Amino acid sequence: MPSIDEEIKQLEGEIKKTQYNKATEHHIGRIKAKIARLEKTREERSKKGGGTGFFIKKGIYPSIGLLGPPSVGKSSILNSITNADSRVGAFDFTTLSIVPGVMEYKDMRFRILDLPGVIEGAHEGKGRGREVISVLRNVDLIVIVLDPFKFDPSYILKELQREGIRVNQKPPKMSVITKDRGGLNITKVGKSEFDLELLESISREFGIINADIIIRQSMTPDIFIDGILGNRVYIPALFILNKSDTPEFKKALEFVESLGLDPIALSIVKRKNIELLREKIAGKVRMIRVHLIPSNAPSDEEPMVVREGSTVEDVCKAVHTEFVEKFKFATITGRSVRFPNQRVGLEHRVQDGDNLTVFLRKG
Ligand SMILES: Nc1nc2c(ncn2[C@@H]2O[C@H](COP(=O)(O)OP(=O)(O)O)[C@@H](O)[C@H]2O)c(=O)[nH]1
Ligand SMILES: [Mg+2]
Repeated sequence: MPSIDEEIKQLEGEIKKTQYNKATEHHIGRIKAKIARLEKTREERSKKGGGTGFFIKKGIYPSIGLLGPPSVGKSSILNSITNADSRVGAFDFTTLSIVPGVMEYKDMRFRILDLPGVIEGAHEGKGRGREVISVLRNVDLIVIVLDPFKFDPSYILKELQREGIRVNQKPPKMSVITKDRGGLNITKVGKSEFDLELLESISREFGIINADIIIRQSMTPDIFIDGILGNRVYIPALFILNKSDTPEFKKALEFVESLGLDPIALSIVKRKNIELLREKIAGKVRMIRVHLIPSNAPSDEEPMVVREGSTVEDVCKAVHTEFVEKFKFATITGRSVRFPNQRVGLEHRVQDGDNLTVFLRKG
């Protein structure tokens, strides 16, 4: 019996061989579904065996990953946009060397991660590329760095795609409710175009026989498969073309632009557009403001600026470890609760403008 990897390779070969047209559309859609199903099985198996368990804790500061081929200037960029004293040196996680730094911008802080360069063939295990890419599942923004000598991002985008990371894409607008009986009912809301028969056969490929699937946007097989699997992550990305000081730059820029991308033209050597890059990074990540109010007095402190999705625990941790260790409860007045001074626990997610008061155990 062929291994999962071999089976996937074979199916991918079949797609490459098949000309895409109206007649082969269904065939290709079903193969894509088969591949996605095999990948899911593979992923589940590798998780059981411990997996490639690098994991970045979310916390209150957004994480930004610098991703690209070797030698394009990722480490130079880290040095230019972060504070000189913020780089703690490489830290080793499953022996993957990642250099973190802190970028301060206005009243916000960002964690910048300088990742090892990714070379072509990463998914086949070349240069630990899969581990590097899997780190990115938990970042808030991916900055893809290119230079005039390595300017084609296609293989990097493919690697991200393979790891279930969708860049600059929104989650599919659809819902799947599985049932015990009643067959498969695919319905649409609003104006959305898709091939019903094709979506039905993809659903069956995933063993979905009894379900109500509601679709709220136009669907390609790829988008539909993403929606069925529901385990994709959707992350914004920025593109940089570094070394704008070199004579080869112009041609490379033309190529990158021909892909429909709008990269930031950067030169670390000439210190060009570094401030623009910092501004763009800050602008791509959703931040919220939380007021920490002491229990016994009004506060005139500036609000904390934290990443969207932070919990009370994230905020407490950032103030003092004691805030988590001795946490009794917190009260919030603001958008994340239904009434003023509502009691919440550590797992509660804060929202923009919340007033938060933390009560600690004595002793
Ligand atoms: N000409 C030029 N060289 C640069 C620029 N930025 C970085 N480099 C050089 O490119 C090489 C690789 O840089 P590095 O930051 O180590 O790349 P990394 O492997 O992506 O981390 C070094 O020799 C840098 O001095 C730039 O803006 N212009
Ligand atoms: Mg480097």
